[in-house]
Amino acid sequence: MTATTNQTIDIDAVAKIVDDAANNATAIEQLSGQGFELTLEQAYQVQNQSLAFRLDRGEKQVGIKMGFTSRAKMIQMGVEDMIWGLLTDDMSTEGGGETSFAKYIPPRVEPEIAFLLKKPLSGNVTLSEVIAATEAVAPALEIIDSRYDNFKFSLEDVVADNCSSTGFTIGAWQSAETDISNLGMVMEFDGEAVQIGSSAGILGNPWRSLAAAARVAGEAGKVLPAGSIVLAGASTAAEALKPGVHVRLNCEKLGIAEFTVSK
Ligand code: OOG
Ligand code: MG
Repeated sequence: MTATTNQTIDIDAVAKIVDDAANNATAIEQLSGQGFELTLEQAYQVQNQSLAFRLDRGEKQVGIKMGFTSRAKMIQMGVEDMIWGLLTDDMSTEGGGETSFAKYIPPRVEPEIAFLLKKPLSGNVTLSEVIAATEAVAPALEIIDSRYDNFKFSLEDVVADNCSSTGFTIGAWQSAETDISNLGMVMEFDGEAVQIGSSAGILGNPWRSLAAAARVAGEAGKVLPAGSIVLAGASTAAEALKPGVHVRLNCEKLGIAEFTVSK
């Protein structure tokens, strides 16, 4: 084992670097390039601390997002492990609403499925338990915006950066009894398809992503409370956003999630 894997890290200081980059919409060098060799555990501590800064500024946590739950995303980003990040109310753009391009560094968007919990979840749970704990499911779009130059990062970097999560839009909620295991998902920019996939791309069945969310929350000593939103992870690669573009996800059986980027 090298000395760097045991490096003492000032978690607050690293969280401030990433939080400032997000607030100022300014890209930074990867943390390892800045001399911080974080372990995965330390990376999640940084993520938690940057959430604490957000909560201090008045934001509220509304849920979590899963990442790298599809081969398409793992291949696009060259990272193989499943990750999770935190969602706050400030990150939400109302369905059909507008988000400002100036808020982001080089933003991307990806098609997802969202869950709304009616019962708390934590630890090892079966697929029937996660379905029974779910109030509703919906088509969703996640805006990711890596704080690192050119969207290049290691697993630890991306975890410390809240797994690139920056925004999300959720379509109308639908019954949790809908069979979501293999739904066609078409993401359009100004009416033209830019990514086409299936919900089966998300761990073979998106409910598995919710079970994984419960498991990782339990491992971190946390509970996903009733009322939480969980994003399952993208079913396709992400697409770069452009000023003025109208983004729409058309998901079979679940319907539409859409927003516009201001010019
Ligand atoms: C990391 C976030 C991955 C997903 O849905 O797989 C993610 C990134 O690609 O920057 O949100
Ligand atoms: Mg995502």
